[in-house]
Amino acid sequence: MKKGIILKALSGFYYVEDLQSKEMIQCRSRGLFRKKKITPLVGDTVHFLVEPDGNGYVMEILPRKNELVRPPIANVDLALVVFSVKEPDFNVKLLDRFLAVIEANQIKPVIVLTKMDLLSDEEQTLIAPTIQYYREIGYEVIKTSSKQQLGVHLIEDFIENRIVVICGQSGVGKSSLLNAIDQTLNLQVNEISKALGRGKHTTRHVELHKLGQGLIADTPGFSSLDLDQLEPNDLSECFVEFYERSNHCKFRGCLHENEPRCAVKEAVDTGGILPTRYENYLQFLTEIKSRKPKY
Ligand SMILES: Nc1nc2c(ncn2[C@@H]2O[C@H](COP(=O)(O)OP(=O)(O)O)[C@@H](O)[C@H]2O)c(=O)[nH]1
Ligand SMILES: [Mg+2]
Ligand SMILES: [Zn+2]
Repeated sequence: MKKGIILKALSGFYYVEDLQSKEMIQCRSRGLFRKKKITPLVGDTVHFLVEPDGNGYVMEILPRKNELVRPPIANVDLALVVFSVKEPDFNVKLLDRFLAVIEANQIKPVIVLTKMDLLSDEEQTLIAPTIQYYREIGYEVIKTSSKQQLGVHLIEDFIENRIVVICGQSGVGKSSLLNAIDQTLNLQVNEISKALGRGKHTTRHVELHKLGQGLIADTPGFSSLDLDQLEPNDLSECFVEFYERSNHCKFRGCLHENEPRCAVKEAVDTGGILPTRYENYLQFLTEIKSRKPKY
């Protein structure tokens, strides 16, 4: 049997790249995994066979490192979390939401700021402390401008030998960035006015594109991220700088809300934690607590 990776799933077909020959084989699924109601996902490494008539069949899905629900991709190594610094404005709340959900999936996030060319020197100075904060808590923050080819090669280095999802609101410049890395990709770039228009729900298939030495999925669906899979106690683990401090809280399982002698709240008061991070944390916590039970 041959071994390959699913690069695209569309209308019941899986497009599998043969790891050896690099050929793309159109496959249907036939393996025993179907009895267990497991569906192959883009990003899956699979065993497949090709019959003499040329039809391919996915026979076995190799164990997954992780799997995202939205977008449906398996074995994601890295998430590029893309925000424009302008048009649309940098959205810190959405950034914290993305980071929390990505952390919950145990995927490494890298923050990518786009459209740096649109910022005046003064505006750059204003945004600098925020960037510094996210770097201090351990995130890579890459400043880019596709228009000026700024920071583009840095992204390329991150992608190497990895399965990467690129996420962010529409209009932030994801497709432009990927095109800047590799012109042959030719991804559609949308006018900002159209991209931000409401009701634009193009149901697009998920596909991994080869980009440099890696694979990347440009995923419009990621913007409607929610905190579905998190429990109240999990949330603080997804705020890395909270988690580090939480063993200094008086109570184990402290939710950093109204508990006395809470190390997180103390850090907010003394300037160690960015107030917006804490506000966003509290809001997500409320959301999780008020979520309707699933059953
Ligand atoms: N000034 C400037 N505009 C950009 C840049 N990158 C993208 N844009 C514009 O932002 C709009 C949306 O870009 P697109 O790549 O389609 O965003 P996507 O929806 O995230 O894929 C387009 O009008 C682009 O021309 C940039 O680096 N600088
Ligand atoms: Mg796009
Ligand atoms: Zn606490």
